[in-house]
Amino acid sequence: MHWIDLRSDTVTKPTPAMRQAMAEAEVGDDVYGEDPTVGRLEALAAEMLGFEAALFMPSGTMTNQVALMLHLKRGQEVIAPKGAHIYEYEPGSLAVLSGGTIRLVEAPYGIPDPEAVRAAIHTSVHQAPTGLIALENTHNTAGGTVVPIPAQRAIQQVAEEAGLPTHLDGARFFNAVTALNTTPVELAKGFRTISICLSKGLGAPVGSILLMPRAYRAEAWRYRKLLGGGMRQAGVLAAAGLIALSEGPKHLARDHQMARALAEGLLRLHLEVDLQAVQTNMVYVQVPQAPALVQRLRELGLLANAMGPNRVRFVTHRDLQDEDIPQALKRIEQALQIA
Ligand code: TLP
Repeated sequence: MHWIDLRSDTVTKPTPAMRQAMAEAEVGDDVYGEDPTVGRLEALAAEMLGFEAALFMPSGTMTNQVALMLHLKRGQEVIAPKGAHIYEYEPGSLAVLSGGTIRLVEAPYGIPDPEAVRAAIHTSVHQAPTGLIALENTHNTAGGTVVPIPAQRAIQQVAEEAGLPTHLDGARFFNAVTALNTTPVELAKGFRTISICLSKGLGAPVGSILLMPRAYRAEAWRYRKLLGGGMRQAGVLAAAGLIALSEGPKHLARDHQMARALAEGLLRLHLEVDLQAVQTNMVYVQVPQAPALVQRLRELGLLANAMGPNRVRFVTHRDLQDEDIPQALKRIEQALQIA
């Protein structure tokens, strides 16, 4: 059977060019700061996003959590959009690692109302003091939706007026850059820290990068070590990351087109899809019993994720062939007939 894997863009496998670069990578012990390939990757990321410093880590969960550790004192609160990955899918990490709490604000299509963010900021001694405002671009659980630059700026303005830093979970930052037809530097402006993932649509096997001011890097380095994220000859991974970062973004437009074609096909099957939310490489479908549908799809060779009892998520990525989307739609139609 030809499996079609639409569970996530994390399932992409390293390309032959990445494997070759990995095999030939110049390496050193990165815990001593001596891996030249990691150094090159961090320098490229910092330059591309217009940041002073960058730090390579094993996962986006770690880059997000190190950022939270940098920004929050114990007992402080981070304000984040409803559905934020740092809350929904980083399993209690905020509480364990930073000793912080979170306040979620309504965020249709991943975009919080700046006035709601302002109102959520705590200053009273009776409340957990706000230490950080976070955004997610693209916003995963809202549908891979894009936060436009003016909306980001309005929230950064609120943060600035309150003297608070901002963090961006940019796991799919380059999907947002592509959808907005902007530049990484433009989209990155105004955030104190940004986490980007190389192992999603960009296609690297492993790795995320935290962008930050130079003054933060020594502490971020210490937190990464504290979490067990100090990697030795990590240049083997960074070599693939360099290709992902420099070549990966140009493939994302195709991923977005595939998602749109899939969404339109699903609508033709009379499934409930919010087409307005299909802005990048994700399609969420509202169904009565998501886990049961996912199971039937698996039996037909199509992998998807149930994100809750009534939502199925399909994610497009570079490892899909052109015929996979029409084929996926056939399998979905078949699964619905069995139901
Ligand atoms: N998200 C995964 C799952 O955890 C849901 C996925 O398949 O989408 N931020 C965002 C917005 C993410 O979507 C993810 C991964 C992460 C951070 C964490 O990245 P990793 O998996 O590298 O820890």
